[in-house]
Amino acid sequence: MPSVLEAQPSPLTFAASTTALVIIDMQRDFLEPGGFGESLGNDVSLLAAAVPPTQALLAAARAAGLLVVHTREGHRPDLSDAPPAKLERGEPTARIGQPGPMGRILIRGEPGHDIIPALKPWDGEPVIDKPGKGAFYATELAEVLAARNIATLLVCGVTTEVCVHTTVREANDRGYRCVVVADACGSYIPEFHEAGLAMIKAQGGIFGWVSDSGSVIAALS
Ligand code: TIU
Repeated sequence: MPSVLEAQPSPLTFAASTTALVIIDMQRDFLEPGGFGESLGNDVSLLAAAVPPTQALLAAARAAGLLVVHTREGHRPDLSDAPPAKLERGEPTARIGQPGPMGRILIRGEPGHDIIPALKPWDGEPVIDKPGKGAFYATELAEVLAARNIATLLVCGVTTEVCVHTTVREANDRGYRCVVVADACGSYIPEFHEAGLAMIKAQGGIFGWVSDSGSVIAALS
């Protein structure tokens, strides 16, 4: 039974059976002090506002039987999947792979790489480990979505203009209808959050749609 979602630049009709919630990189490394985000000089507390709306969205998606996919940005312990251009860039206080209070920065298996407890994946929900900013690059996400005949993605997470944006751009080119859930996204740079959302819905929805958690929850119930 199709539902209508209030979104910009236009309402969107979707079916729960072909829609997935994709939660991008809600990891301790980005949201908690001592991780990758803070090592880049960011105030990680700016991402906290996205957590309660994401929790509400996740609960509604689970109740409606949507496919829920979680992603995590991170690298193999030997860094063999981390290009030098990524490792060397910038002047972080600690580089990817170096030790920190939550273990090695942005490394799979370390405490900082985990998804925050408030959004812990349930058994059976796919967790996609990605070495890049986009969730399709060098991952099995396309196969996971194809196996469930998914056509529409509800995308949220952090950060709006980096991994959410890259994933939405990748997904849009792959033919998915992407809805970014604005209040369930966050950025260290608030004006980039706003600009990132504006870019998606501009020009008649050039990359997709923008909605909010309340509207999505209403459409799912
Ligand atoms: N997940 C994600 O967005 N990775 C980043 O590195 N984001 C920053 O804003 N740095």
